[in-house]
Amino acid sequence: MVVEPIKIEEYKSEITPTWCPGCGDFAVLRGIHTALARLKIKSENVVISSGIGCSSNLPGFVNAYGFHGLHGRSLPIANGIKLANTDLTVIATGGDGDGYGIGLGHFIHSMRRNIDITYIVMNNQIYGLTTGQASPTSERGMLTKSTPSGLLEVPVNPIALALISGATYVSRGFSGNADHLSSTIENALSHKGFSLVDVLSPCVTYNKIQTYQWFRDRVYTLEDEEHDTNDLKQAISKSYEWESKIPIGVFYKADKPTYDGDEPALQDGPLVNQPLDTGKNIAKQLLDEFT
Ligand SMILES: Cc1ncc(C[n+]2csc(CCOP(=O)(O)OP(=O)(O)O)c2C)c(N)n1
Ligand code: SF4
Repeated sequence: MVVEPIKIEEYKSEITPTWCPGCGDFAVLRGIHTALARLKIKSENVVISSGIGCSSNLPGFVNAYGFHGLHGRSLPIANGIKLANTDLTVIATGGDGDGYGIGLGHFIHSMRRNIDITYIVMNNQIYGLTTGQASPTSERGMLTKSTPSGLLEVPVNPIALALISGATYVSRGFSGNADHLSSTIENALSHKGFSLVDVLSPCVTYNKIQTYQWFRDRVYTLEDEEHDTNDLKQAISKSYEWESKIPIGVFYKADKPTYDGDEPALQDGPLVNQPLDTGKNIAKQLLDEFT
């Protein structure tokens, strides 16, 4: 059967993004629109969840189902949606504050499950929405509104964390390289299992250090090197490159069992297609068991 191409425009919602001109999140939005169109995934089969932040406003700008949840909670929502209906393409989105700060526990446990969802983090190394406080990925020593004498903590390394926590597609994109970013998102969506796309997505308003130019001076693509994406140890070593050379692209990918693939309750197909079995007898059985 020939599947008709879908135009990128069909994935744009009627809402115009409210981001500052030049915000890196525009490239991520464009990357999601492009990847969905290339993969010909129909809008009605896509759900995007998010937490709170400038980046977490993204689901409103995609013509698909969306759930704008609580700060740090995009992943539990995405996990629940996927388990309820495994036929859907489920994407979780948000910022570094949202996902690597308040939501860090969900990040690790979602990866341990290798649940088949894609997590796209717009990592600008600052809290954008709340006007410029330090985030979990801000550099040590950085002067921000919340660290006027310089940040005393070392940054979270999301790529290394993903590699040791069980994610089976671990990648990094850069908003200043839109074509590469779109392909990375497309491959993440095609991957079966938990895929992470950590995106270097500059906040042009509150992070005056990690700018587009700062990244352009350092970024190189792993696809141009002899990097073996099956080699976990090599991937971990690459994940520590940061100061002068910053790799983007796929660090690691593996074909491993997924939580949704192995869950016994899902062996007869998506939960939404299974009978509810809520007859009087079931209600009585439950009451007898729990009262
Ligand atoms: C429980 C809770 N704590 C704190 C906040 C305030 N808050 C809203 S967004 C945000 C951080 C935003 O930074 P990030 O997630 O990196 O997204 P960005 O705005 O940079 O895209 C914070 C601390 C909140 N909304 N809810
Ligand atoms: S404050 Fe920063 S993260 Fe928020 S929209 Fe503006 S540039 Fe983007």
